[in-house]
Amino acid sequence: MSTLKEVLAAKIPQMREEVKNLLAEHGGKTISDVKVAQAYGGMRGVKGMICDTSVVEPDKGLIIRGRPLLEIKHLWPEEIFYLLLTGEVPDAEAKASLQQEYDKRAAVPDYVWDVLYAMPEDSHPMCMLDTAVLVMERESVFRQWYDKGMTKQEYWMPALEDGLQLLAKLPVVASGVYRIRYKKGTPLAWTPGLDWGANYANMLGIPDPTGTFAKLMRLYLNFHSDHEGGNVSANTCHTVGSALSDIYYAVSAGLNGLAGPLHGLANQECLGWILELMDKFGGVPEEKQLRDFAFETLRGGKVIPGYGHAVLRVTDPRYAGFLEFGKEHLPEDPVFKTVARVYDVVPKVLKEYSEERVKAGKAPIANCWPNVDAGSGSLLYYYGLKEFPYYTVLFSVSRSMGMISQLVLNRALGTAITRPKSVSTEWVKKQMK
Ligand code: NMX
Ligand code: MLT
Repeated sequence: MSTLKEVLAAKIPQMREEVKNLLAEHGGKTISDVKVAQAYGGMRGVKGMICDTSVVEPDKGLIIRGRPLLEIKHLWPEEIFYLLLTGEVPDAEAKASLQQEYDKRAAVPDYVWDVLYAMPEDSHPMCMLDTAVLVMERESVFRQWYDKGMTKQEYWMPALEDGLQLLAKLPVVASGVYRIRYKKGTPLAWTPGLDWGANYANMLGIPDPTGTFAKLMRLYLNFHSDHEGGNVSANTCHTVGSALSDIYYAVSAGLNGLAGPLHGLANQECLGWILELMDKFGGVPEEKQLRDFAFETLRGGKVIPGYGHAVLRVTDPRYAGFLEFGKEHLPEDPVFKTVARVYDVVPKVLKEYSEERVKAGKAPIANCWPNVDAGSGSLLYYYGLKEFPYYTVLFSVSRSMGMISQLVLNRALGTAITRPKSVSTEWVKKQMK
């Protein structure tokens, strides 16, 4: 039975050769021009980096290694991580081998718990998770190898070891964060032989007599794993990692980006917004009530969380997948019904509001459709995970798979330190004369 490391070791020479030839033949050609508005506008649409784990097509959404997300929604997180890294779905043996790799590495050092218990009681769960990841940096095998001296060709091996160590520990640490922060009892232990998603569900301590919560967790961890290379978390992880900072530094930096309300924290904001809406109207709102509430939010200078996207121009397939899960498992739940009703109303409201904005000389809202964060919270809430400031931690555990696989592949290719050229406003003004 080949380990993930052996599979990668067999593939990496070919990957390197391919990139070397591509650069030799086409290295001088242009793949993107940059407009002034893009330089001021978050580099939106600028093609300036490589990511082979997945792509996001504006009209289709996430495609992992050539496979549209909704066609691989049945895959478990272990299979997704393997797919991200190698481009192949593992067979049963390879999947079991990866699960055993996690079993060997899931023990969390005691000092992590000491640090978490020492944090202020009102710390945000994302701050707790990021701190725990960072404090484990002393475990980095990459740093040990680097300090002893290794060749560039070897970088990916200790990076993969760090990645496996961190992925194995993350569900334990993340569920521990939940239990400590919300006083649910002491952290629970990893169960050897149980898969990554079900282990996480189990260690949260949420009663799950039918196993449907574990099913949701696997889906959730699948859906949030990766979203190509330019999103804030992946891009930050990439930039920090490009300085040869190890995976603990790089992933923790990426997660700090995920903790922003325009990125991963939107899922916490979404459920807050839905509950506020239901509170105001005493349950599932009528369409007219919902429309008024949405306009009130917008006119108050706030964004509608869970709607809009920097790349997507259609309903996010991740949202569609969660909606389908809800329709199958909790169709009559009032929070879920509200989320579904929001989908009927908010895109129209955003379109109208966007037209008003354009008339007032402002930028249009480029995408009025829901993104991944619009629906997942209602499902978690239904199964008893009601502490919505925790939701971005779930996103983080999943997104770590994408960040880690991107980082390992970049180590294998010896990707250069990130250093785009910035220009000053004075420079832009001179160029335009
Ligand atoms: N509600 C209100 N206004 C919006 C929304 C929204 N949902 N989406 C975009 N806009 C505004 C945006 O704030 C900007 O206004 P201004 O020029 O006054 O700053 C204008 O529309 C143009 O922005 P876009 O080009 O449409 O969007 P951009 O690519 O800059 O940003 C998001 C993308 C996702 C940050 C933005 O749509 C947003 O803030 N959405 C709500 C927060 C959210 O759901 N984030 C989660 C993203 C997914 N994730 O998981 O990370
Ligand atoms: C993500 O999953 O990272 C978000 O949808 C944001 C993005 O792709 O920019």
